[in-house]
Amino acid sequence: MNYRATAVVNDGVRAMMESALTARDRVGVQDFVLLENHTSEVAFIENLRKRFKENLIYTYIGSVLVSVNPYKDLEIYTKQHMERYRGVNFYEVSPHIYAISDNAYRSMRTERRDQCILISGESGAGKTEASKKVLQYYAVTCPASGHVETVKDRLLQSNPVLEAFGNAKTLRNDNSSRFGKYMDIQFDFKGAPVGGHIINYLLEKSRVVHQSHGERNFHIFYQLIEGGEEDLLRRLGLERTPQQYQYLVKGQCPKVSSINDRNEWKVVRKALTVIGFSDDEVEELLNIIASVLHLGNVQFGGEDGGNAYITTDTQIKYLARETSKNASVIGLLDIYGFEVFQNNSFEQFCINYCNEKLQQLFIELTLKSEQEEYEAEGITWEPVQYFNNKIICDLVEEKFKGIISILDEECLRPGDASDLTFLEKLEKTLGGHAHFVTHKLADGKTRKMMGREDFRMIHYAGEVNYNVNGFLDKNNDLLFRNLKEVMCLSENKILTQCFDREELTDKKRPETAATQFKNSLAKLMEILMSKEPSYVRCIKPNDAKQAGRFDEVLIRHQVKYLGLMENLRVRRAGFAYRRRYEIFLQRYKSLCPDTWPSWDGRLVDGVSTLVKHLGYKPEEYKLGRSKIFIRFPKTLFATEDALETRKHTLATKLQACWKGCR
Ligand code: AOV
Ligand code: MG
Repeated sequence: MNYRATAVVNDGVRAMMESALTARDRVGVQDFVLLENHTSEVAFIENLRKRFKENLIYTYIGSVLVSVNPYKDLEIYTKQHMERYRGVNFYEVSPHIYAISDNAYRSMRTERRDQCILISGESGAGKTEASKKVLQYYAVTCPASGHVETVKDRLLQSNPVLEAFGNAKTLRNDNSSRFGKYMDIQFDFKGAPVGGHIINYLLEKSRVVHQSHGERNFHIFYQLIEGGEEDLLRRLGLERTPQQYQYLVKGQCPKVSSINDRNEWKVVRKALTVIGFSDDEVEELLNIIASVLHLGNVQFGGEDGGNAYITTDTQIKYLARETSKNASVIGLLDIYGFEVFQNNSFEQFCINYCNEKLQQLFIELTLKSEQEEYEAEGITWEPVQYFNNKIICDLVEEKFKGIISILDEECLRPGDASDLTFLEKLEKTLGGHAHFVTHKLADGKTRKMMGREDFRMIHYAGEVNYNVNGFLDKNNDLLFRNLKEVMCLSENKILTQCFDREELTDKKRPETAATQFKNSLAKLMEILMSKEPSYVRCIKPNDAKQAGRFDEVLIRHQVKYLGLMENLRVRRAGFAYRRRYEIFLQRYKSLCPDTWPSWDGRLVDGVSTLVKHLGYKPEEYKLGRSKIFIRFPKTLFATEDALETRKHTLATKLQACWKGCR
């Protein structure tokens, strides 16, 4: 090449590198481990902000996906996008919920290990939306099997039904999940989805009879009233005016601009059929919904009607037509996020306890698996300090002295037990605990700014005051025996399924709501521990549910409590980046004459030859048993840049050659 040509190439390369650098500058890094200053929270947030501004809502911390709710529809969930992520290497495409889905799917297929995708984040952060994207991805990209269309349809259609009956508008989220949901998708040996199974956790029943100001009842009530066909409403004895039903107006907002109840009704009605409800069954179901509304309008002299709802935390099992033993499973967990309201009650206590458990699982699994990886690869590392929230889980669930135990004790104690005696007992047993506070100070004085009926918990995600009013009732969750008898006698088949006749003869006291919840969470943790986890950490960008608003204080708080900085430090403990030998070699082999076009020896020797040729210094990397570990992001960047330069040089040469031929 003559001087001019070299200069042109050099200029081109420089321009390219500059544009790559400015791009990196503008859109940030797609994996936080590549941040130069990885211990800086400021740099972390800045990276999130840059990406958010460019509508890049996804970023990795290693294999953990961080997602910021855009509060607007982005064109990133099309079929073409799904195709882009199908079967490709995690790091070679930009971060996406589809990449996580695909990765879990492929690990399940190749390693034959059950997977689970754990989605966490506070209320309104985007968990449910994320879980729907995962389902859609599988429904579209997985291969078909015999009755697969039914399965795929049912997988997708279960969602609108679950949301109609289990979601509601709250102050924090117009479509807030008021129940926890764990969904198994079962795949046959060909990787086709063949069935599913959903477990629901602790539905917020009290919402049926009471909603706080600015909140609504479960969507289904409004959908039926707004969208139900004329003759259906006539049969159910309902009017098309939500305002006239007591149970629909407690929160004084039966209509919400972001929700189209009439359209949703159509979706839900169709979905009920797809997931296997017959017309008769649908009618029976709606009969129950209607009777709840009628019941709400029954006047009781002076006193409020109180709990009359009849739904139980049933397991909804659908389609498992039934599935071969060696099927593999991908579990999907979408549970109510951490929430703090002005007034927090038993429901928030349970929801936030559940989030503590999930955080605990995250800590165990990310730290554990990271440590295991270093060990398996024979690489020494320094453990990272982090806040372990086990102390808060214990505070809630420990035998005899945990909050649930004390609550149960008061529920079972005959005599003068009340919400306030419960609070007194809490004070006596837990006063002085680092994560538990009441208005009483140790010296007998009163703490200002704290109600006399409140206890405060210092959660991993922040402080929450709980008002004890109603704790005993809600935990007892008792329905009068004669009411149960009446329900069992009903001709409505769905109703009789909800009320177990055997319970009437059973003299044993049923478990309290909190204990049931505690036990089902313990079971859930077992299920999740047995699987290989992928994590999606959702972040809510602002409290106004608005697009484009990046509220730094709110986001910093979430970054803190989600433990993302610790997560990053652990991930970077020593080594920012790791890749399996074959993948590393495949990608960069062209940069070394000894490894190009192919390397015949041992992989580790090939990688060693390659990185020596690239000028990696010994302190910059380590070779494990199956992976190369790279300490600094800049080393990898330099290698990536070298690859780009080579591609560019090749292209220029080819072009010159082509011109020469002409
Ligand atoms: P949550 O599940 O985390 O809250 P959602 O998934 O219901 O939160 O998200 C709340 C709202 O944010 C949705 O209704 C959408 O309007 C918007 N949203 C979330 N993710 C996206 C996305 N990827 N693209 C566009 N809009 C999105 V709770 O269930 O309350 O804890 O209990
Ligand atoms: Mg949700």
